[in-house]
Amino acid sequence: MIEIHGKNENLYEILKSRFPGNPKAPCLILADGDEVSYGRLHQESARYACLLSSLGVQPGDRVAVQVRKSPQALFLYLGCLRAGAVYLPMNDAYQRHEIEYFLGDATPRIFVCRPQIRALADELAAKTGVIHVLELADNGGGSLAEGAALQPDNFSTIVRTGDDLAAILYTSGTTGRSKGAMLSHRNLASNARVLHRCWAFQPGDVLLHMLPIFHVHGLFVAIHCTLMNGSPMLFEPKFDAGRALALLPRATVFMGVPTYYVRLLSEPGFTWELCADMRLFVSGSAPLLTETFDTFKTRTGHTILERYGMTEGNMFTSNPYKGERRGGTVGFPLPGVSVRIVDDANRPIQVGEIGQIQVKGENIFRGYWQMPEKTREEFTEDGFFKTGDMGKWDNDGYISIVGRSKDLIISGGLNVYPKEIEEMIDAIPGVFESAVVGVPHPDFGEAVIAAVVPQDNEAGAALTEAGIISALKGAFANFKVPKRVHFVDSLPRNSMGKVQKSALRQQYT
Ligand code: MCA
Ligand code: AMP
Repeated sequence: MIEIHGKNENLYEILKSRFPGNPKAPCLILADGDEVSYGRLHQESARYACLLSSLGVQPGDRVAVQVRKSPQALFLYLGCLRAGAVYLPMNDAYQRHEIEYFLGDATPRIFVCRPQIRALADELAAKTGVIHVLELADNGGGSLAEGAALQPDNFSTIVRTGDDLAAILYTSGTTGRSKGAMLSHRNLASNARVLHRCWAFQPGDVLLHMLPIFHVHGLFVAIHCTLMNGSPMLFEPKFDAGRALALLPRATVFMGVPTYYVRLLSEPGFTWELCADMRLFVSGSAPLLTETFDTFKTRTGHTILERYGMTEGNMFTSNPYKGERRGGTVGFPLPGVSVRIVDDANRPIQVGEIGQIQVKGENIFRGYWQMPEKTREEFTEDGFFKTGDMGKWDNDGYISIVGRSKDLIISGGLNVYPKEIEEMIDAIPGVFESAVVGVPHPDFGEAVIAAVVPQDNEAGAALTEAGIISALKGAFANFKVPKRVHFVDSLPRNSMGKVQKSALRQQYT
């Protein structure tokens, strides 16, 4: 049994304290017109928490989830918080190789999957020691919801300290091995409070929610702001520009990755009038081109608010809600977040110079799951987290991200680490070596492409672009698969023998 000392810092309790007094007030407005009220959200999350507890989930146990977006997926997230479990969401595009790694690394007690992959889930669960596999179908049906429906609709939310873990989100690494970022109840609560305040959430707000809910942007930033506000979300299964056009007149806030804005602007029906009742458009997860920022302003009269963050600490900086939102910048450090930009010797740099961005604050994660060494490497002695992003200050204190010190490619807001893909390409018979880079792409911002050196033999001669792409498609989530494969005689290298990725980027841009 948990002993109760002081107040409960469980994130759910903090969110719940902001729910509207009227239990009938809508929380989710679904694509088919159905609504889920705040009262029902509270009851359903209790049922899911009861179910998890009845399956032996103890505080601190991991619950891995790979499902499509649905109200039930949200009930499950909140149910995990209430049961004191650690929520581990996975992109539903992940394939066998990726799922097996996450289950093996995080050793969850429960794996909730789509019925479509049940056989694979059972096989991987047996291999990695997962005790229960439950199904959640895209329409909300399946053994998870059926089990929850049999449970009581009240549950006393488990007491957690601020330091206890609420979630683990995997982020890829330069070595190709994903790292589980451990986020505590305090990490998430502090960012939720700050964003709710800084972006001036207010009564009457309606958020158009089209982001996936397996990443920080859709799961934490968008949902926590809404729940902290006790207001409704138009909860859509995914981003669809045509659907956004239909729903924007009913919304006041929209959050998206730059690709969403590019796609909205390519719709002739996306007009000033359509956005007349909107209060705020937020962009993040990848750089927003100033061209998109400017065109959006001319077309709608709205200035997109760009912010910057990372899985390891949610949001770090934001352009101001009131005051000038400056295109090409990610604004100022958020309250409670210290940001510094330093040179290689960790010394602060001058305005206008480029350096490494480091951050510190209550929002910064507790470290990488089971990787104390890696965690130590990523923090400075005085407790700043090294983001791996390169940036600079301007004279007015706005920060710009100018690049990354790591090889990371961000395609449509999703991260791809070249090393992981290169290792898989190199294992294809006939491949001598390969290099994967990101090149500018009008829709995804960056697109993944590969340069491949074939072996000087029959297998090498038989390699084709289509063959390599199809070999990779079963192995990885599709968004990681190169959009193009170029065959080359050799890779460009510097005098140290290191592959010059910038030369490849230039060549294929
Ligand atoms: C789908 N495909 C992609 C991507 N998404 N390829 C490259 N990059 C992508 N992002 C591929 C599919 O595998 C498929 O390939 C083809 O494109 C069409 O797929 P479809 O599902 O129709 O694509 P879509 O529905 O148009 O999806 C594109 C999308 C989506 C709407 C941009 O990827 C998306 O919602 N991205 C947002 C991700 C996000 O939430 N990021 C925040 C991370 P094929 O034809 O070969 O089958 S949080 C974060 O980064 C930090 C903390 C932060 O600051 O927020
Ligand atoms: P993730 O690992 O998915 O959390 O992605 C975090 C990375 O996304 C950051 O380290 C940045 O490189 C990038 N990112 C997030 N927001 C922005 C932004 N507004 N502008 C440029 N890059 C961004």
